[in-house]
Amino acid sequence: MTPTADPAPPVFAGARDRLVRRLGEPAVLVCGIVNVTPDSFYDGGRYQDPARAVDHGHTLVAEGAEMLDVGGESTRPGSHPPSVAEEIARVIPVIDALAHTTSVPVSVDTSRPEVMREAVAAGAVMINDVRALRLRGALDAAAALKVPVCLMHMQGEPATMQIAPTYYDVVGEVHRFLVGRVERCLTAGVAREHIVLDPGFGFGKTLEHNLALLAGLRSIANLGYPVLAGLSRKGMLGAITGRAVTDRLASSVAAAVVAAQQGASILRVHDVAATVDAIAVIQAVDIARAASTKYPQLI
Ligand code: 9MG
Repeated sequence: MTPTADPAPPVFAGARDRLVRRLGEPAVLVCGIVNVTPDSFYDGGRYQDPARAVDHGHTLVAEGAEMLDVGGESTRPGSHPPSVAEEIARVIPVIDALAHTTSVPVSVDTSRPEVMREAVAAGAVMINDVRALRLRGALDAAAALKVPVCLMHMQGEPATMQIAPTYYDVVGEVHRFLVGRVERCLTAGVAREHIVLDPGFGFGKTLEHNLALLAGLRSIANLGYPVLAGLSRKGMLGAITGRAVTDRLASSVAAAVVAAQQGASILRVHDVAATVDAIAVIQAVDIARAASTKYPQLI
């Protein structure tokens, strides 16, 4: 059998392979959010102009982001997706520019197979899908593109997901959903080392559900795939602190730290610099703990 051609443009195959190796390392990776949308819940409209979105991506990399996630669909509660053509027009110029001008891997936040294909051709080396490749054609497209995929849990669709989220056992149900999606991916030909899992904080979940998932994140990490956690500035932090979205830096960093301590490997955040510092503290303590176990007399 002749091997199939690598669909990633040769200049980006190296970036993809470096990302896959990086995902196998224990250090937590901070991924900066680049929303090219008019209506995202925190920064909607701020980076709609492609040049501003690209500048923002460069700023996040300078702050220490090891990956950028570029999205053109707001999935805030109550939102409706743009047309495929509109989504492509929003994200492709930004992905193309960032992939050619930064040293970090660029991920595309999309559920649509058409956008996935154009994004990978433009230089994206990961697909972040809040619908876990459940739209028609998405699973086959992702398998054919041979890039890492983040499979996120969501109950319902953004337009209606927060009306009445219901679970009997949220951690068990999200766990089972993700295991099912992993099986479908492996059967479709997605490589095991290309799979990333995400419980989908805020996607069809009450505060109680989100807290149970954060407390139980370790059980998802124990599946053996890298876990992405997206808690940054979300409504659950507003519900806990009573603060507006603009005043959720401290709670976002605290939530990121908890997620990292529960086994998250990728933190998808708006506030890169603060999160990178917080993770550096965790890592310093981890190193000291390992040293004290190995050489107790030195501490
Ligand atoms: C696009 N997007 C918004 N929130 C997200 C989250 O929590 N996880 C992932 N993977 N994507 C998200």
